[in-house]
Amino acid sequence: MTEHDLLNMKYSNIEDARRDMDHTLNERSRQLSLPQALYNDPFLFRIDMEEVFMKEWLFVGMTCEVPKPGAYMTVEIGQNPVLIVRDRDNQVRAFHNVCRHRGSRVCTANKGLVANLTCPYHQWTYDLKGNLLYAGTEMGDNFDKSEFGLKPAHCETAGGFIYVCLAEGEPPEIDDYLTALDSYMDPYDMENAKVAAESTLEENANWKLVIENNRECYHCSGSHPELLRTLLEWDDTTDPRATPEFKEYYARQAAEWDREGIPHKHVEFGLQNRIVRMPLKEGTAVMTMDGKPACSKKLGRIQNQNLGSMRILHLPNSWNHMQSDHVIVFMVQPVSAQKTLVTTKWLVHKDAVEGVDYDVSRLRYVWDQTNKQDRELAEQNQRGINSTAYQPGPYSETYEFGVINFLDWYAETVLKNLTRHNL
Ligand code: 3BY
Ligand code: FES
Ligand code: FE
Repeated sequence: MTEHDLLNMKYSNIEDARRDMDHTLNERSRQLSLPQALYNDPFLFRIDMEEVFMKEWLFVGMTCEVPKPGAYMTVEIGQNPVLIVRDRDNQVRAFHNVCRHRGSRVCTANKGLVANLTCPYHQWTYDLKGNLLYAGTEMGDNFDKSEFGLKPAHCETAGGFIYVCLAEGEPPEIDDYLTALDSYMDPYDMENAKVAAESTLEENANWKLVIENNRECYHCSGSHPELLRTLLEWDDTTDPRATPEFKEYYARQAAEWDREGIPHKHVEFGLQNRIVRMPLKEGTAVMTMDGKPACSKKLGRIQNQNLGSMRILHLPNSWNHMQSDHVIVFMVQPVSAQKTLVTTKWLVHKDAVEGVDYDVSRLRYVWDQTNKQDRELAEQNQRGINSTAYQPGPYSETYEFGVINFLDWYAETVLKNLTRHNL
């Protein structure tokens, strides 16, 4: 625990913290930012991890990152190391990356390709479905290998996205969203894409401040000159601020997309998931400095460079921009009450050649700048919130409805999951 965490500690035990969290979320005003403790208290952070990140579906990566049988990647969900691997039947599976011998992490690299999963400590070896194959010769006659398989986690894929849920027992329902995602992602053929660039920023801010920041563009004109070369400041075709010119432009674009069989209609699955294709500024194709494509090879069956950006929101931890030549995916990983990792990946067609079809620095420039600007905003937001002078402030219903929606989902989810405890 850091010095900061100790300063901010409001509770002496987790039961008190749960009761207070329940009370605070029931009593909060939906029009106001959250009370301070929800952004900096270590007990309340633990509750966020237990009730949100360990019970809900999380975005963890793309299926093309584990392109063939034996390809794996690792990801941390709070204190839980998780392993994602493609088995020999081409199914993407998730396991707790924890050896059933004495608990070592089994896969230690971020990514790799293996025949079986061998623990580096004493070489216990698991197959790609998690069954224990080998535990040496010294475990005694009564040792039953079938009892020591890797612990599975729920894992679903759709449209090239991988979602994992660490819930014990049945995970929350997600099928309708996954079905839609599959059809909206169809033109992109993400199985035949590759990661061209990747970054992870460590931000000294609570994870909710990172998401809140992403859910509004009120801050865009003050902070994101590069992004605003191409991005329209509203986030949705239904935005209350949309002008008649925008509506006319959108109608033209939508008619084109319809003719080409490119899905674009706004769909929502509760407040947790939303897909919508938004045009970019007229005359620009993708989010580069000059608005021209970053990769000469388009994804999947895409022909038209002017597909705007299909935005995919998945709470609690991901937003994404799907464009004609590249897609950008974002994953948020809370580390502690005031520390969050934000990983960004830029993906292009797997046959696109670096230096020939695309230039990595041109591809990533706008969102590298934007991410750094957003980190600064989230960190300054956190420092102000830590003040004894902080009090929850009002959201704008036109500019910040995305933030209101996020916090409604968050409060609802925590309250729903807290009912499993006897408060
Ligand atoms: O473009 C994004 O990902 C988000 C959505 C609205 C503003 N912000 C930069
Ligand atoms: Fe994995 Fe011993 S901890 S083999
Ligand atoms: Fe921003």
